[in-house]
This record gives sequence, structure tokens and C-alpha cells, in this order.
Amino acid sequence: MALEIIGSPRSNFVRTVRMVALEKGLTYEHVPEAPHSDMVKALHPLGLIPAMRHDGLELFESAAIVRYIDMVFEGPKLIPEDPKVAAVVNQWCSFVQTSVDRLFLRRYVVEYMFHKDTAGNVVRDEIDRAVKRFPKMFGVLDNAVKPGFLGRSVFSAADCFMMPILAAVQRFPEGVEAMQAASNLTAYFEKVSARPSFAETAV
Ligand SMILES: N[C@@H](CCC(=O)N[C@@H](CS)C(=O)NCC(=O)O)C(=O)O
Repeated sequence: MALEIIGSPRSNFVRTVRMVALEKGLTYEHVPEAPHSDMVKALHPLGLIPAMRHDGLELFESAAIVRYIDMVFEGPKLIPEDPKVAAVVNQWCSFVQTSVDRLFLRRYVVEYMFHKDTAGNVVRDEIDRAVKRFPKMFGVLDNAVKPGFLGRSVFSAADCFMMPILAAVQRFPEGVEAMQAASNLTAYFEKVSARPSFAETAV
């Protein structure tokens, strides 16, 4: 049975999983379901995306899906076999999936997109609080990509988590400004943007 990746292409975590499949050289079926659709609710207890189906297995949580795809299919290892190297990759995957996603996506991008007052103006309280934390987080990430990729010199699953979030944070002015001030991160973003897995999953 073909690998099915379920979830709207606009979701950063759906994009991560699709990037992983493409980096492995897989042909997969993308089912662009919105969160909380009947299909998604049947696959995820909270109705979140992404979800995956393959060979009788149904999965949710991007980290679990990424690990499954990397383990089961041929192609370059996106989480290396060596335990210490794998631990570092998993560390950065988890950091991006939790702390970076929370700050850049949930407290910034999502607030810009969906938190409006009755007149339709963006409500800035949470955005302004988030932006105050940008220098620290951009500094951490700028340092982490110094080896060439996130936390190391070789492309990995951590980059598949990082890139969609970096693309999203640059949709709004404070994100653009912070990115421009982070020279390593800018060079990293430009370099990884050229990979077909990133270009082909753009919306
Ligand atoms: N920890 C989950 C997070 C999934 C998640 O938050 N997905 C978002 C889209 S990026 C979603 O479905 N949001 C809908 C909602 O929160 O109602 C994972 O890594 O898969």
C-alpha cells in the first residue's frame, strides 16, 4: 500500500513530513485534509495534522511519522544510526518542534493570521510579547546552523522541521527583520531553500 500523508499543505508539520518523504526519494500520496475534518478526526484523537497511513499502520505526531518513514524506507538516513549522532539530531528536532514552533508559529504567525478584533485589526498583545523573545531564539538558531545544517554538517530530519517554520516566520515584518540580522541563518535558509524537497512543498 502506498504511503499516504494526510494534512493541509499550509501546515508546517505536514510540510516537514512531506520533505522527509521527498528526501528519501519516495512517491507518496498527499491527502490535503484540514485539521478537524472527519478523516483527520478518525486518525488523530485531537483532530490535528499531519497523519499518515502505510501498509495497515495509521500514525499521528510528526516526530513519530518522520522516524517511521526514515526507518522503513530506503534512501539517505535522515536520523543517523550512530546513537550519539542520532541523539543530537533528535535533540534539534524536538527543540524546533516544541520551543521554536511555539514562539515563531503559535505565538507569532498564528496570532497575525487569526487573532483579529471586531474591526478586523490584528490584536498585537501576544505578538509583541513573542517578538521580545526573538533576539534570544534567533541567536540560538544562528549559532546552531554554523556547521552548515542544524546542529551538524550534514542535512537531517532536524532541517525538515526547521525550514517550514523559518519560511513562515518571514511572512511578517519582525520575522523578516530578525532573519536579516542573523547572517548564518540567512545563508542556511537560502542554501536549504534550493533543495527540491523544500521547493516542491511550497504553497
Ligand atoms: N505535535 C503535533 C502538532 C500538530 C499540530 O499542532 N498541527 C497543527 C497544524 S501545524 C494543527 O493541526 N492545528 C489545528 C488546531 O490546533 O486546531 C505534531 O507534531 O504532529
